[in-house]
Amino acid sequence: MRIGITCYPTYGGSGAVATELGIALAERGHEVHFITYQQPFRLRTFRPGIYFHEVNVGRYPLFEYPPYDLALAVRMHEVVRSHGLELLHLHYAIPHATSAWIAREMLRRTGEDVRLITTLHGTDITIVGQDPSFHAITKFSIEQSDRLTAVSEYLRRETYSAFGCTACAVDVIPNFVDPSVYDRGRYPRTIPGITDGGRPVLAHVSNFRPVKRVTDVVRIFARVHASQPCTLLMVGDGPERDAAEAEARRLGVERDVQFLGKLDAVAPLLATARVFLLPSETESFGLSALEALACGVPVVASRTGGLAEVVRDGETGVLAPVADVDAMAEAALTLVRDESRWTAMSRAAAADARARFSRETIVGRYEALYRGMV
Ligand code: GMT
Repeated sequence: MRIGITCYPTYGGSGAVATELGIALAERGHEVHFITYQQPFRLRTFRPGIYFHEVNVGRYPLFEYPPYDLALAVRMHEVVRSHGLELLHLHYAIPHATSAWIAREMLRRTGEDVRLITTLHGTDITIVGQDPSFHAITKFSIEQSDRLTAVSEYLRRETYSAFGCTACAVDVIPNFVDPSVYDRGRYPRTIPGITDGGRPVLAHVSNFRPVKRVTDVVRIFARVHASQPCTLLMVGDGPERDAAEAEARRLGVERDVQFLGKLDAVAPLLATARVFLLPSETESFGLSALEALACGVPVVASRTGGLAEVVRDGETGVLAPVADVDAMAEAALTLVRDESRWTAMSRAAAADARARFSRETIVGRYEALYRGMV
């Protein structure tokens, strides 16, 4: 099949999933065209069967807000025609599903067509899509998609309750990991200059937006650190990074917290970790938690959104109420200190991630959905 994929190309779960999906589809012989404003961050090298089409937004002094949505629609229309694309897979509804609908309307004027599949990832439904400025267009655009998928049962329920789309059939296709990459056994136990002090490592990976509660990550770490010398690796960057760094200084743990910024390959770091922390306000799925689990790292996280579908509470990690820093710190400290509990959870985490979320199975589900559409 010839498939177009549009996603946010920057650091974030939806872009990561879209890119990994495109790579896997190309490996299965499909022709994949990424249409977005920048080369996706996990797609930096040439790969056979994958093409990238950059969206350029024309600048004009009148445009205080340059219309990216329209430039994207025009590029989609052009790429569908020039490469004979059969379907466009949109990751994150806003504005991708809207631009795709415009492109399809333009195609239909000339007797052409393309199928649209939208994958809902999270805040496109739970936060941004419910903003009064976007609610009506989000509802309209997702209803115009030929197929809709959500990354968790939780997100499917949210979609029905927020948009009341009686006409939408939302399939749940969860996110996935490549078990050959997220494999603890593949990487060294220590990384010189980062984890060579012999101390247990706690880790967090995110885009440091307010919803991730990164200051809670630092507070949880500080409580564990008070009883047990350890190191915290903070991977990623975003608006809350300064606040997290300030919190580390305020709590006097800044020398044991490493802010590593945005990294393309996180598996080698995860493989050194004892516990992964994800105390988010909400999380439709929690791809970073899944990547940690696959690396055999038990996850201590908030009991919110779709996280309970990813982390098996008490078996592959521990869930606690949002903002309950004490409970999360206690769970993390137990995992740091109790070798046999940690070993059991680590094994269960890696096995469960492989059993339920392997790349092979989940990509096959998308492929079957596409085949039913074209
Ligand atoms: O919805 C967002 O906030 C953006 C999105 C992203 O691009 O990182 O994150 C969402 O999609 C991920 C991939 O499906 C999920 O793993 C994240 O849980 C989800 N984020 C939220 O729900 C806050």
